[in-house]
Amino acid sequence: MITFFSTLHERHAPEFEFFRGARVPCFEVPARAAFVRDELVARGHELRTPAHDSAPLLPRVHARRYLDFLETAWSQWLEADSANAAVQPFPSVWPVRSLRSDVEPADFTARLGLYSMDNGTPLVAGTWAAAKAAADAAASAAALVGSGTRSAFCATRPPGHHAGADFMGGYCFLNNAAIAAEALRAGGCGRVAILDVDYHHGNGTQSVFYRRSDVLFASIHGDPRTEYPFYLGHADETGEGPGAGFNLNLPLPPGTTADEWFSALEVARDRILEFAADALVVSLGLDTYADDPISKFALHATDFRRLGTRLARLGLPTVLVLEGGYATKELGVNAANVLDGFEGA
Ligand code: Q9C
Ligand code: ZN
Repeated sequence: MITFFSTLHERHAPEFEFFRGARVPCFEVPARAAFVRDELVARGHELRTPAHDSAPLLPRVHARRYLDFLETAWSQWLEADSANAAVQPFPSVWPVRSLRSDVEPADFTARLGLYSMDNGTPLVAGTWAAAKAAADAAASAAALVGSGTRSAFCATRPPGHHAGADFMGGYCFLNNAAIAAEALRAGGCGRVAILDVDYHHGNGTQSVFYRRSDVLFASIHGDPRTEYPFYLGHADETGEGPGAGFNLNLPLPPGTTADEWFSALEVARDRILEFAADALVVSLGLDTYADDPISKFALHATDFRRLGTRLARLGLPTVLVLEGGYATKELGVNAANVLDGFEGA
């Protein structure tokens, strides 16, 4: 499968995140994309450097002031104090209910909180370059698939599905799947389905399309009662206004087995077929893997081949974008298994 890959991902390499109040090494690391690239090359998949500029698409998904903040965040951080060059900024205060989010504070950390949903999404000097390259890959894959190629994959990071119109979170900055969907829409696809199979609910993607009927969002994920992102992803979230009925959440409990997971996939598949999508975007998280260090489903390497086969059987032009998956060494095999299952179907 033609796979878009840029070495610019390496520029997003934060050292640590917070876990139980302590600094721990990041789970979302550059080696993830390297393992995926190496396995795809070993199996004969074609790598391409993204050539489409996603800039015109970004404001279709994200708020202008959030894009301006993200693009200049590191220089703003250095302006606050030149000693910040060696410091990872983290938010520590957030505009929750009853606080104002319409006024940008002059304080950098307060602005960072305004544009963040958690303190688990470290930002570094190269974050914008890496996130923009991933968005360019999404735009490039959508352009290729929109012009008649059956499928394309984005072996990119940072991931995107937790990022909303005006916030980062869950290791995500720009919503690559939403950008791919918008690119497909702009290219003439009337109806686009997004299927999110990451272990975590794609709260950002859901929120971007929640009031729209031209983009269906369907997600299978750990129940938000116990799993990140906690505050979205319940089964009763079915869309609003013109989008009523165009959002499908299939939360599953920790310990869900592969057979149970594939039953949920059949429910999502039926809804996508009923929707009569013209194209499919897959938020391909591989953190449903049994040995994932932060997740609690039990899919194995062969199940990812089965997933690829099921995705292909939808019979749709398909863009797949990498989301989560933190069993780093196994990530290449698991991703390549999806692509090989797809192409062997
Ligand atoms: N320190 C994606 O899979 N919390 N994001 C992790 C461990 C955030 C996952 C807690 C998980 C976000 C794209
Ligand atoms: Zn995830």
